Amino acid sequence: MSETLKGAERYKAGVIPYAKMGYWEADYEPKPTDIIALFRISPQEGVDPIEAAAAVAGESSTATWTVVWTDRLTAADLYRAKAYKVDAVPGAEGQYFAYIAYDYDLFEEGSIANLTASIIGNVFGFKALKSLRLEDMYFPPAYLKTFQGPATGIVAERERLDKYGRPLLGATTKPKLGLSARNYGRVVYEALKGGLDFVKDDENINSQPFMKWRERYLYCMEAVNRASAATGEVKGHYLNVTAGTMEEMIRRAEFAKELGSVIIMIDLIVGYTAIQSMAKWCYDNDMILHLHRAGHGTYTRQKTHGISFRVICKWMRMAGVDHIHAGTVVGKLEGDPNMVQGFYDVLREPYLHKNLQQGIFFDQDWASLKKVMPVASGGIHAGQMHQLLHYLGEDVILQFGGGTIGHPDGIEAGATANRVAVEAMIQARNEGRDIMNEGPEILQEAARWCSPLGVALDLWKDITFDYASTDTGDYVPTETPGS
Ligand code: RUB
Repeated sequence: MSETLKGAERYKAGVIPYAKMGYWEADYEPKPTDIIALFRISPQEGVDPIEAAAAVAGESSTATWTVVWTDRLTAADLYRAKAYKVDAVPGAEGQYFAYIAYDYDLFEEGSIANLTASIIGNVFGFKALKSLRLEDMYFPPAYLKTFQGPATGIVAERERLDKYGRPLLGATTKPKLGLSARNYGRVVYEALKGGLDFVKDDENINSQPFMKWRERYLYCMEAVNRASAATGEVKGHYLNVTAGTMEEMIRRAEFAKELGSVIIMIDLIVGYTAIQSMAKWCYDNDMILHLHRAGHGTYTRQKTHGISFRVICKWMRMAGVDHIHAGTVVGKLEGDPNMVQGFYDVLREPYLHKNLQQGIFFDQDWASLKKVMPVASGGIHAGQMHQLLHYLGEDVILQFGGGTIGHPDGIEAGATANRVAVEAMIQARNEGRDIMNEGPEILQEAARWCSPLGVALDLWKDITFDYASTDTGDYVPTETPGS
């Protein structure tokens, strides 16, 4: 086992292993104020896992590849991150879980940019590692308190919308690209009038030649206002303000507010600082902030390299978004049931309990940061309503894009099918029925009185996306959707 060198030996010029420089401390007990990162490391052949963990601790805090005497001008013993535990990953040869503790003095208050510049800054390119994945993080309440957290939160969102006791319903306008603003507004109106609570711009709708952003905002808000008047409900459309500059995003958000929108939207690809700025703007302007996780699959999906989506969920709760796409389990995109339930817990629980089956490695007191509403979107339809409620619970937005707009009797009928399906399922659950087993029967009963639902069930009855998940847990056998 590597021992930290002491005195003159420690500061002799030249190269010594990271573990001997003090970045490995087997008997270190994290302080209540430490930030902890859990990495999955896959060292190159012949590289000792402890030295690999120490190297990650070193490069993500104070170290470089050689001894520098200027360490002695600092509180180096405190500032050095400490790898303190390395466990073999069950069932995965050559992979290790490395726990690393960081003193909170190493981080600027309230800045995801600063946090990530250290934690994922250099280390993912280390030659001595084949691959590296950030699996989970723990944040002390004192540090969490320096973040704003969700601009609105689930409780205030429901109060503003005056909608309780059921998932909210949405849809992504399709086709993704190409509609003129007037036709786009028609889709929004019909979907809202038919029973949805929200309609949404897609991640890549910004201000293209076929539909400039101002035209879209005007027609969408006309649709929202008319649908609200027709139904007596609060309705909304997530106006995507994603743009090439921060100034332009603020300009678009201001216009959305001027038109009376209750919500705006951004994409994850705008970057952490822009997300925090928009969250602050939303807080100051009483707006809900929807985040589409565009781009996340490039680094969250593969188990051996990148960042787990549960960490992104933690960062986004701190950064201050109100909604985040977090998976459907049953839809068209990646989502192991246990992993997705873990993401939802990260977003919604006030206190998170360690749950290895769901990939949660730490207890986490969220220090009163508000709850984020998870969004289930991507290849879902009314026939899955019982599964969606079973896996995802009630504080969730279920978004049926194709599953509304693809309805053969029209968009309004598609929306009605989804609204009736969710209300029937909630009623059955409240009456104590076993919705997971009786779900298809409950839907058929409801369809006797709602022909749009009958048509939807008939059309999409055989559509499932049963592929093996790539991002699965390490501590339980993988469950398949619906089993
Ligand atoms: C929805 C759609 C969204 C995805 C994003 O369309 O394509 O962009 O939900 O994925 P549809 P995720 O409802 O027609 O499939 O929510 O996993 O980030």
